[in-house]
Amino acid sequence: METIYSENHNLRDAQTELYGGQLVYPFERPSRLDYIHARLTEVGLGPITAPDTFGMEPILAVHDAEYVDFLQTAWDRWQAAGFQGEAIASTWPARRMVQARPSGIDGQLGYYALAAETSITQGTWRAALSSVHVALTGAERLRTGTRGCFALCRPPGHHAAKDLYGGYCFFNNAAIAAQHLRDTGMARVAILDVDFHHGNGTQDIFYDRADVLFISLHGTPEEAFPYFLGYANETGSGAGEGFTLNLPMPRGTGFEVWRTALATALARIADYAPEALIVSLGVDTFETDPISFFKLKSPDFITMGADIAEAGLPTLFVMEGGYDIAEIGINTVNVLEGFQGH
Ligand code: Q9C
Ligand code: ZN
Repeated sequence: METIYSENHNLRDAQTELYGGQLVYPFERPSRLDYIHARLTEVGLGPITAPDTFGMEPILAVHDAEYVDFLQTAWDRWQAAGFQGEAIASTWPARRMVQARPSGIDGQLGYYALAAETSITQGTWRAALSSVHVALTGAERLRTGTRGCFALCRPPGHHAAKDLYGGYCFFNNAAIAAQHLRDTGMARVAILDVDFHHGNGTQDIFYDRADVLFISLHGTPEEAFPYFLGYANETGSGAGEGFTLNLPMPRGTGFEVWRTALATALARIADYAPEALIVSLGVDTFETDPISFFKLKSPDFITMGADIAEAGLPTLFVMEGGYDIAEIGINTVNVLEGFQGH
């Protein structure tokens, strides 16, 4: 299986994440991809190719133009305002407040952020743009008959909505890839999100549409980030009614239960009969992930990949989360090997 990868992800190296009342070095850090890259090479999964470049059009097909402009200029504007640390949102349009965009950078951070843990820094824009190109290059491979491809994206994307960043995400790589496949001729695309966290951004982008099926397996929002989306009763709206499926699971969920939910997801996908499958691949379901609460073990990821292969669809794996860095390479590549060997 071919992997698409760019060293430009290193341009995103934030030094601070607001966590437990402290500013810590972020869980979502460059070395995550070093471990995955090393494991890909070690097992010889296949060629590792640099991304092609794309214009802004595929991004603007998903994201709001003013939001994109905000991301491009936020760091410079934050510095120009004289702030010393990394750019972090601190005030939100909460209940009964006005949902209007302020003019200054501090107000706009709160307007566009869905959470405070994600700092914007020097290099964030370029890395996020490169991550989109990695996903789009992978999507292009599916158009030309490839069975499986791995877009080794960083930063991740599934929490980003058309005009929201947070949860370590800026552009929704998987959603942009799905939209690109739609815009280049595919009638129906399915997105299966197996990251531990609910893919709130992806859900939101396609919520009122029937042409992109969204399914997410995740820690129940009662207890897990992003907290405010991902309940089982969210099933889509308007023309999209029935084309969102959420399968939230409780603390301590192990692979036996998780795999049953995967079977439910795959049955829905088979019924939908898409032309391609995009997998938002997070391995933060792992038993020792530092910020999550599922109990999957390393061999389970091989089974996961084999089960996904059973769908028999052209499949693009798009990297999302996973924060037990010492094991992230083995767990991620296990999914791909499971898929490939099946
Ligand atoms: N106490 C992804 O996996 N903070 N994003 C959680 C938990 C945000 C995860 C804090 C987690 C975002 C792509
Ligand atoms: Zn996650």
